[in-house]
Order: sequence, then C-alpha cells, then structure tokens
Amino acid sequence: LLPWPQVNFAKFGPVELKPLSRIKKISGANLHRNWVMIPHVTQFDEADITELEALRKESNEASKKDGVKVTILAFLMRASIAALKKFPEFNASLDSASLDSAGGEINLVMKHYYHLGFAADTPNGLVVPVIRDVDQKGVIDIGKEMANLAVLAREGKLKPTEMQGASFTISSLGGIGGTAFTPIINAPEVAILGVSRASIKPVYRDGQLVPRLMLPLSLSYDHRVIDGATAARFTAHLVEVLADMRRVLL
Ligand code: CAO
Repeated sequence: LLPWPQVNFAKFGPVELKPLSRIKKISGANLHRNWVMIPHVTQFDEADITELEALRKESNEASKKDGVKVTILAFLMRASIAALKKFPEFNASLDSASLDSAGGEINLVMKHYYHLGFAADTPNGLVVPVIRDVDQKGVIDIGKEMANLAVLAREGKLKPTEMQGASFTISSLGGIGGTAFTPIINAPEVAILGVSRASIKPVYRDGQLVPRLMLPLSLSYDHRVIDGATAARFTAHLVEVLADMRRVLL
C-alpha cells in the first residue's frame, strides 16, 4: 500500500488538533481489521412492516402506564432469531485455530446460543452492548433490556462482559434516517444486519398501488462463509417473518 499522505494542512487555512476518543481508537482498530480481512458483500431488501407497526403501537399503548415503549429494533431482534435458526451458518464463526493451520480443514464454530449485539451511538463513539439468549425472551423484555443497556452505553458504564459473546449484530440507523448503508461485520461474527428508516411507499398489490410501511434492510456477510444465494434467502425469510410475526411462533 502507498504510505498515508503527509499534508501540512496549515498551509491551506487555520486548523486545530483534536484527539480521537478512547472508544474511537479501539473501535477504529477493530473496524479497520474487519474491513481489510473480511470479504464483505451487502444484500439489500425491504420488509413490509405495516401490520407489525400497528401491533407495536397497540402494544406500546397498552404498556404506557408501566412506562414501557418498544421500538422496531426489539421486534427485529426477535424476528432475526427465526432467520438465524433457519440459516445456522449466520450464527457461527470461523474457527481461528483451523484458519491458522496451513492447508488443513477449516471449521465453522456453530453456536447453539443466540446472543445479539446492537450498535449504540454514544457521545464518545460506537459501542455494541449484547443481549443474551434473545431466543428465550419476549419483545417487551428485549426492548426493556435494550433501553437499559443503551443508557449504560451513553453513560460509559457498560461492563466488558456486557459487550462480549455476541453471535450476530444489528446496527439500526432507523431512528435517524437514510435508505441503506453497508455495515462492517463485527469479527468473529460472520454477518451484521443494518436497518434504515421505514417509510410509506406505494406497493403494487392485487392490481393496484397501496400505501405500505416499508423497512429497508442491509445485510453484510462474510463471503468466505456465506454464499450470496443463502444471504438472499436469509433476508427473504426475515422479510416474511416481519410481514407476519406470527411466523416467529411456528
Ligand atoms: N424506521 C422508522 N422509525 C424508527 C426506526 C425505523 N427503522 N427505528 C427507530 N425509529 C423511531 C423510533 O420508533 C423512535 O420514534 P419515537 O421517538 O417517535 O418513539 C425514534 O425513531 C428513535 O428511536 P431510537 O433510536 O431511540 O431507538 P431504537 O430502538 O431504534 O435504537 C439505539 C436504539 C440504542 C440502537 C439507538 O439509539 C442508536 O444508538 N442508534 C445508532 C446506532 C448506530 O450508530 N449504528 C451505526 C453503527 S456503524 O457506525
């Protein structure tokens, strides 16, 4: 690689030096390694969450008195479990020991637990708290745990154990905006789901255009482990589940 350009910016106008935060230094080194070492591909899809949004509003209305409010992200976590169970190679890691052995077999570590990380924006940078055993939790409990972890993250009070052990990660920018992005996989995980802002779109159905609430999904995956067709099936399944959350029970 060429050396990094050395430029005296002060020649062009006034400048000042601002140190990167500790979190940015750590996450930057991780992001750089993951970006360089993992052959990423991103699969885009859209889920019709019109019915899901009605259910979410209904559920939030019912639990208003207890001060509980659940966002789409909690439903997505629960729905992702259905896709991870159907496509277990997404809930796996490359075995580092076998990767290092020249010419030998390369193993995948298949995980029989479902701990999901979620990217949280904090004043000092990006952190990824982990909710354990999401497959054994209901959407409201997931939402409550997420809200508590997000507060701890923003206050810089997350314990290291609360950021370890994820088998899959979701990064949602839906509360902010955008139509799609290409998230970087959090090694040694093999995939990450990006979520952008849902919007009402005209959808052609049964011979006419109908307004539907569509949620953009961006799934980045490690192409050493996952084929494009499998990634397309994964997102297609997730889209089906989100369109009808009763499928989670099946
Ligand atoms: N579409 C439309 N609206 C959405 C949405 C979506 N996909 N996702 C969230 N919203 C809405 C919420 O319902 C909420 O609306 P109200 O204020 O009307 O109730 C609002 O946007 C804000 O949501 P939120 O961001 O507080 O909650 P969340 O559960 O979606 O996300 C958390 C929680 C911690 C993930 C989020 O606060 C955060 O930090 N997001 C940034 C993550 C990030 O930086 N990712 C990039 C990593 S790579 O650099």
